[in-house]
Amino acid sequence: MEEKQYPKPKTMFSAIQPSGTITLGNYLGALRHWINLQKEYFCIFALADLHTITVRQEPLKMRKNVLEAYALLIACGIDLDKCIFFIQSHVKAHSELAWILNCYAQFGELARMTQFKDKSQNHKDNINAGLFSYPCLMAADILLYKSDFIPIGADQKQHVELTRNIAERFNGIYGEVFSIPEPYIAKTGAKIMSLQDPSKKMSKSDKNKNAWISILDNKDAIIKKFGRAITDSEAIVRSREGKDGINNLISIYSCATGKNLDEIEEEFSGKGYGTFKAAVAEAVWSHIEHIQNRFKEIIDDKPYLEKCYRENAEKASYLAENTLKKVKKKIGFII
Ligand code: ATP
Ligand code: LTN
Repeated sequence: MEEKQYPKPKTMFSAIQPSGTITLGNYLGALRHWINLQKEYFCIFALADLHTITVRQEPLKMRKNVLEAYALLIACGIDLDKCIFFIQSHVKAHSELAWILNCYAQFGELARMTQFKDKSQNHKDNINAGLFSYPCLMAADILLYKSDFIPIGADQKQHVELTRNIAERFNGIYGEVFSIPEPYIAKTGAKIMSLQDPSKKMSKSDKNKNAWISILDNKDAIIKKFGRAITDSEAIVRSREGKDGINNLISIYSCATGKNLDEIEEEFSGKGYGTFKAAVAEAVWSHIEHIQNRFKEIIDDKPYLEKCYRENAEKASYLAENTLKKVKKKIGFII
């Protein structure tokens, strides 16, 4: 009997920095898609702790952040029976391929990266070489797993484009070694803005804590932060150009409830911003309440967490080493 051929599922890769908490921006822009995509794709996810040290970290706090982020992502719904979820620094191939890719990326293209420009502005006292070559490490993350799709928020699109250029350049010299990845950016929630300055993206490294919602904030804090969110004086719940504050809240409400713009405008017609902000807070809370409950269950089970991240690092290493070996052979290293 002829053996039936099933198409190989596509590979999805993404990572997040364990640089503090997880914000509503991370959740709506990236994580919720990771969770949904697990059903369809072979998914590999990482905590990008090597990326995190491009900004100075306090050792004890960093250890706590990494462990909490690992537990939090499982609480969000990462299913370890379906995907691989590891800590980047546990898989040595990432640092090694990153060095190699540094030699195939041009100074000019790295200098054009918006994130590098922003972060150098914000950390003038520590514009280190790692911050500059950050995209080469990100390219290594992606290319080691022959990833087809990269679910990310809009701010990371430029880095995935650079990854494609590096991969194409490398393949042009040595033949088809790397798969060329595509960014996967959802239509809603791809750029959640700061609640205090809606012209900037919501970012966990923003010093103003009222600017972002952590998915571990309690209900009271969430109500207060949305209550204080910067809007405008027109007080009409309608999406329109130039009104970044209200547009952002509408987009958050839409992501959290699944309602479209028309439905939202009708629901809040004749009602002021106070009522709307309270509804946004409620909708967000109903989304994250169960995540917090699950997080509390697993964060204290250190042996369980350790078993998970060790096993997953081993699985990831197996795949990564395979690609790294191929790359080194092509370049001419004696392996
Ligand atoms: P940092 O402030 O430390 O740079 P960050 O909050 O920007 O961190 P990352 O770890 O860099 O978070 O990003 C993780 C994922 O979340 C990425 O896919 C990124 O595109 C997405 N993301 C981050 N901020 C937002 C946002 N405001 N809106 C939508 N997606 C976002
Ligand atoms: N730079 C990313 C985090 C990240 C990432 C990756 C995302 C590191 N490696 C690989 C997608 C694919 C950020 O979100 N700031």
